[in-house]
Amino acid sequence: MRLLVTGGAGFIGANFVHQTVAERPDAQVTVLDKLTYAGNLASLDPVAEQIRFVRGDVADADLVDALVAESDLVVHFAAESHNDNSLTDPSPFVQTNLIGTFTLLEAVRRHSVRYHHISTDEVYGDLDLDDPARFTEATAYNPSSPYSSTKAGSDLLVRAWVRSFGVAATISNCSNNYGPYQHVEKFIPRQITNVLDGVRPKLYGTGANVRDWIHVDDHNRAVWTIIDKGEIGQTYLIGADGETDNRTVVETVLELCGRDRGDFDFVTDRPGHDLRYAIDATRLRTELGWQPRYRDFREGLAATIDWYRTHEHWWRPQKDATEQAYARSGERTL
Ligand code: NAD
Ligand code: TDX
Repeated sequence: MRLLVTGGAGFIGANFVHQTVAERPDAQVTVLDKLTYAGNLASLDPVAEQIRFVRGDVADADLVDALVAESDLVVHFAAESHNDNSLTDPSPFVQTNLIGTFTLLEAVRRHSVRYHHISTDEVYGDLDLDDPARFTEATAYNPSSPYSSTKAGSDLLVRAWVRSFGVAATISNCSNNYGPYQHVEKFIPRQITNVLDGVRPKLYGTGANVRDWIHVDDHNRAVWTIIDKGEIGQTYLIGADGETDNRTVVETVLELCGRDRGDFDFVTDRPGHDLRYAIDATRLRTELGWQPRYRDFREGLAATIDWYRTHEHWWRPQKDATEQAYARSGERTL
């Protein structure tokens, strides 16, 4: 099978390529990635000999057309992915997440190629902290940020291309991922690398916001399950019952690193900060038989801390610039 993976030099895409090369020897993988600040070719070093890498933009219609024409399946991970950046400058979010997805959809339509669209639970907005509800495939879209609204828009484009043009597509909306190769701008790697650097972790607002954490390998196994067994035109939510508030995450990182659990700072809150995300993945579990392998968040976190400890050469080049960007954005200790 000839597989085109967009955004394969990013966090989830790179882990997907590693998993695919290891577990699907019949897959011929081409990665299309623009190598923005978030892309890192070093994340593909372990599989460099087994894949083809093309540097380019998912909104480049000619390039995308040529690559899609020679593929059997497109898995679209490429996106601008960081909420905080979308509040500073939404423009690349509109360009990549909306125009990029449109460009891919037109190419898979022209060449009748199977397409899987990677999206997020943030399209559903947020839940109250004490609300027993969780997101399901039937929850109404209600995105809050420029990031989540462009992801929501891209999902709707996919649905329309399925309905209007018969494109063979599936969509997955996953909760917050953690694991190796995640950019140090994101919450968990930022705090792990802060602690490794002897810097106090930074919690937005009160630290009460809840995210539903899933290990990136469980996300990617779910993606393959949907590609193999999912129904065309369907949306599948991916989550592993990992609801945890941000303060607990930071306290656990500190404890696992042998530091005092209270050794963190509260900083300026994110504008419009979503309170809580929670996924009900019943459809994926019962209809397609997927189950997560990482069931103990603390264990997964400990393994992730070990990975950052032993891969400083991977994250160090981005660390200073990332912290300077947070400082420029006006982040202050409360
Ligand atoms: P990431 O920011 O780590 O990686 C994104 C990759 O896309 C980078 O390699 C970047 O260079 C590439 N890219 C960006 N713009 C591009 C363009 N115009 N053309 C080609 N390549 C481009 O993101 P991630 O965390 O790995 O997220 C991957 C996907 O998963 C995104 O679609 C995101 O919305 C979705 N998602 C992420 C999470 C999460 O917790 N990180 C959860 C659910 C869904
Ligand atoms: O320094 C921080 N301190 C802090 O308290 C950072 C960077 C974040 N936070 C909070 C904000 C969120 O409540 O931690 C939580 C997680 O933050 P992010 O890692 O920025 O993730 P989030 O905004 O929840 O979005 C992530 O999950 C859904 C991904 O970045 C998205 O791409 C995905 O769609």
